[in-house]
Formats: sequence, structure tokens, C-alpha cells
Amino acid sequence: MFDPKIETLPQTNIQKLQLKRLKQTISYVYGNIPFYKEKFDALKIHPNDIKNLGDIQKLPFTAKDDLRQHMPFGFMATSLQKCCELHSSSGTTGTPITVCYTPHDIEVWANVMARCLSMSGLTANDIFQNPIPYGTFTGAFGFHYGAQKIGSLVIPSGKDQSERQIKLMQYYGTTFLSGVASYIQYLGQKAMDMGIDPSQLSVRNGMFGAELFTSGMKGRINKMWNMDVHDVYGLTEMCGPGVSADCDMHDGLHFWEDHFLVECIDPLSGDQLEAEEEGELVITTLTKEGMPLVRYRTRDLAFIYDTQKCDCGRTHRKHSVIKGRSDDMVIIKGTNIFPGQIESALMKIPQAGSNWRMILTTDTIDQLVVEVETKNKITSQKKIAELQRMIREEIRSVISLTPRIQIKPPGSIPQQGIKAKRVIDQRKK
Ligand code: DLL
Repeated sequence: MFDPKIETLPQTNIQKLQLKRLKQTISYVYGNIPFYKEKFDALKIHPNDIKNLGDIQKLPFTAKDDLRQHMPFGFMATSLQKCCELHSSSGTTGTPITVCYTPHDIEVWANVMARCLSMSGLTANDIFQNPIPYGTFTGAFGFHYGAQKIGSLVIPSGKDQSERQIKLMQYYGTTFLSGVASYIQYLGQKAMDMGIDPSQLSVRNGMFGAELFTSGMKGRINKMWNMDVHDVYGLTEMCGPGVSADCDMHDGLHFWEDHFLVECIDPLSGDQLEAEEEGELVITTLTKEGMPLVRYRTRDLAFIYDTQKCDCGRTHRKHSVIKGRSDDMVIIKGTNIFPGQIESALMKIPQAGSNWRMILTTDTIDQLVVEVETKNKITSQKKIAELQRMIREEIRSVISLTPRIQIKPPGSIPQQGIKAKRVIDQRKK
């Protein structure tokens, strides 16, 4: 463990620490962020009203739209002079969310990422390759800081071309890989195109996230690379990667409760849910200086585990793998569909590749088209038709709706940006 004392702190002590930090945070945001002062005043809530952890439910939520209305710096609790780094979300769904970090925020981020990475087996003996673009996206820096904390040798391969990423792995003997989940699958495919079997490289461990990451996809990466695959979760608004990650039990992601107070709510009513009930994760930062947030609605769907203890020895609670984002759910002919359901179905079919997308169109009624690359090139029309049928059946068994399936050659579905875009909605609004 990177920080055994804190990672195994008994739950009662964690909660005491959380309460102390929650009170500090609430006073801090009330005194320094006009948005919170106005909200709390309107609800007649004073920071002194927070007496136990349950009192958090008296506080208002913060939504992404609230942040957007105050971007770029309206949610800052410190002056920009006290900040040393800026990151932002890509802004694909609107105004980019901008976060400025003080040196203390960077230190906390490096520490939580070091805990995550060490949980997945990273040590000072590892050669750690970081194939994520270094930029305003938080991914690369989060991994970089965490791996350096552990003392690993970091190769900041960033957005080097895929062929070069593979060559670097060969040349330097990379043992640990990071990245955006879908890119690692793509990289493995690239290696094979180059005549290199990724399982024969020295990579034995990896930690990936940033997007939908089904167990089917994890299984494929594990087999393709012969590496242990770990999941890491996080979002720009909190720090970036590092809010939680899965340990060697591979059963849920431990979230760092000394820095983040995580709730799970019913997305419609806003009520807190019981453990094991699936809903939206809502996070309050407990130690942030630059841009602290209260009850931030992540839109990510998961549940919090009931179990207090994990066989890995850590005491921080766990949430399930992220099922999807509430805003990624699409409704077709009255059926709610999550991209994760489609991916899980596809991953069961060995001939289907890992790059796919769903396209929603309106004919006379809404139609769902699923485009799927094949793992290897298939030219026989008979085999293509058979694969189409298999995929259609598998998807229909999960979503009770019959999609149109388009089989695509390997590498033909365009990949833009850092994360895979799985839903293309072309319906007439
Ligand atoms: O994606 C931070 C990150 C980078 C996490 C690298 C892990 C690895 P944003 O660009 O702000 O930050 O996007 C955050 O990505 O709200 C989730 O919807 C999704 N996401 C992040 N990690 C996971 C994961 C980074 N492990 C948004 N599983 C979040 C599923 C994830 N979705």
C-alpha cells in the first residue's frame, strides 16, 4: 500500500475525519464562493448547521450547469495567483469545465493517484508508460504525478503515434501501462498489425479508465496483453483520475474517503439511496483549496457496496464499476438503452472487434443501428451475414429491441478525440 495508515484506517475514524473536513469545507465555500453563500442563505443554512455527516443532505446539489454558468473561474475559492496548474474537460457537451489547482491540490492528487496505482501493483521497479495526450485533459498528468510519487520510471509517451508507442514498449521494456480504456485495445490491435503479439511484450499490468469500461472489455485487454487490468475512476471536477480504483480483488473500486465524501442518490428524487441500490454518484471534495465542490452531481451511475471490509485490507468503501452516464442513456421506442449493455453483448462474440458505435436515426420511427468492426478482416458474405445474425440476437436478448447491424472492417470506424464516442444521435429532435 502507498499509505497503509490511511488506507486501513478504521471506518469510525474515517467518518470522524470526514466530519471534521466536511465542516471545514462548508465554512470555506460559504466564505469564499459567492454561489454557495447565495444558495445556503436562500435555504437558510449556515455552516454551523452541519453537525453530523447526515446533515449533508440539507445542502443543495451542484450541477454541471451551475459550473458552466460560472466558468472559467467563478467557482474558485482562492485567487488565481495561488494556483499553479489548470485543467479542463473537453467541452464536447458544452462549455469546458475549468479547474485550477493550488500546489496543495496537486499534492493531494498525486497522493490519491499513487494509492490507486500502488493498489494495482505499481512499484519503483516498474517502467511506466503513459500513452495519454498531455494537455488540459487530466488523464496524463494524474497518472504521471502518481507514478512519480511511487518512484517508477515514467515514459511520458503522451500522444505519440501508436506504432511508436509499441516500439517504445519494446525498446525500453515497459512493464506497466496506463491509458484510456478503448485506446489500449486499439494499441493491442496496432501491435498485431505490426506483427507483434502484445502478450509477448513485457507489459504485465495496467490501469485504465476515463470511459465506459465493461468487464467484457477488461477481459479482452487482459487476454490480448496478458496483463492484470485495473479500473480507475475520476473526473476533472474532482481532480481527474484518482477518486477510486479497483484492488486485486477486482470487485468494486475503493474511493478515498478522506478526500471525497461520496453519496449515491436517486437521480430523479435526489434522495440518498441505501447501499447496493444503484443511482447517481454525488461527490463533495473534503480537502480541495482551489475549486472545492459540494454535492457535485457526477451523472455517473453506480452503487455503493454494503460490505465494510475488503480482503485487500483497505477500509475505504467501494462503489461498483460505472454502469454509464445518465446522459448517455438513450430511449428508443420507449426502451432505455445504455451503451454498456451493447458493449457487454458485443464482447461475448469472439469475431466482433472492440471498436463499435450506436447510431440513432429517425426513419418513420426511431431506429438503432449498431456498427461493429470485426476483429479480423472477413470477406465472405455468408460469414458476415452469420455474424450479423449472432450480434443482433445477442443484443436483442439484452435490450428487447432488434437493432440493425452493420459489420465494418477492422480500423474503419473513425476515432476522434481522446475517448471513444459510442453514441451518435442523428434523430430529428
Ligand atoms: O476522464 C479522468 C480520468 C482520466 C479518469 C483517466 C480515469 C482515467 P473527465 O474527462 O472529466 O475526466 O471525464 C470524467 O469520465 O464522469 C465518467 O463519466 C467517465 N469515467 C472516468 N473514469 C471512468 C471509469 C476523466 N473508470 C467522466 N469507468 C466521468 C467509467 C469513467 N467511466
